[in-house]
Amino acid sequence: MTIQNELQTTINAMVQKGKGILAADESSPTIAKRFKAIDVESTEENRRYYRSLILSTPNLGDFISGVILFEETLTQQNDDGIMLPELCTQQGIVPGIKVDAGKLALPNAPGDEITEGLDGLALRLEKYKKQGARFAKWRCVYHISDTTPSQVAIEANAEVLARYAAICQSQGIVPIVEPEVLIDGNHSLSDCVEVSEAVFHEVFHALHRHNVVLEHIVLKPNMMVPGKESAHKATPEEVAIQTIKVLRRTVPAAVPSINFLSGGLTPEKATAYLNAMNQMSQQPWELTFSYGRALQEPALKAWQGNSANSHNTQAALFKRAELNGAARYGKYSEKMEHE
Ligand code: 5MM
Repeated sequence: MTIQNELQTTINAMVQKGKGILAADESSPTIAKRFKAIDVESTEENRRYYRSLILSTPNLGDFISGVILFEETLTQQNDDGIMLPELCTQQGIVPGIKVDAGKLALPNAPGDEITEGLDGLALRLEKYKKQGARFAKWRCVYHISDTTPSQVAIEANAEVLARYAAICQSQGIVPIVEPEVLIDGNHSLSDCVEVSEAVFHEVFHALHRHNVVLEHIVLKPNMMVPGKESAHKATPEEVAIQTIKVLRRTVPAAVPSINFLSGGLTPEKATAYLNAMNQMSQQPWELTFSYGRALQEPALKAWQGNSANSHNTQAALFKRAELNGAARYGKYSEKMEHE
């Protein structure tokens, strides 16, 4: 199979009607934070147990087409000795891998960050592919404040996202390109619109410069929302209108799918906002989800580190996946939360 055919096969499996992606790629500090909230210690065994539990949720593949894993998960097995990437494949879910190495302060740009991890990436991808991964993910973050993000941060992060995407495609791995304008702060909805437009515009410039095939990427952006500390609370319709406006201005129609991150929104809001977008007129790309917290929060709360709660954990994850599956068609309603 040629690399182009391989990439297209993976895209076809990742982008399916009524489905989205589960982000389960929390790095060690992040999963420790999530476990701490439910009073569970972040040991390798607890991480293995929890992740094999959620990945074996019956019929998860009805609403989830891909799952982003953390490196450690690629080498772990469930209690029956099945490798976790293989468990995903058995569910009809494509396994992917987070490949960025996290973020650091960007020198000479106070308050801005840059994501690292390009060194040796091609070789790492070769290994991940042998372990079952078919797509990758790289996240860059942008803070909104009076002085950030600076132009240098916007350009530097776009450049690394594009270099990452080009390396992935050269290895037959589909890149998920994740520019996240953070929700932290008291900025307005229009601040988020202004910054996101500049960020996405620069990302696609860089992807073009690096000859990345847009048909073979997935974009994972933030939605347009006011800052968490802002007094203004946007309605789902406002979020949808502003998000679609920015995406139409910046994302070429060749991109097959836009899978939003949830970025600290409540599970209900993340679903309602996606639903509102899919109730608008037809767009050139699929509009779906790649949520981490908004899919897993209820499951983690149900689990509490206790195997007696396994059924409820899987049921909580399945319910959110199903509701987001409905939002893919614009057919979600608040009353479905209580059914
Ligand atoms: C699941 O969290 C992912 C890894 O984050 P860290 O590197 O900070 O541990 C993260 O990239 C995630 O995929 C996205 O932020 C989307 O997740 P949310 O929770 O925002 O939907």
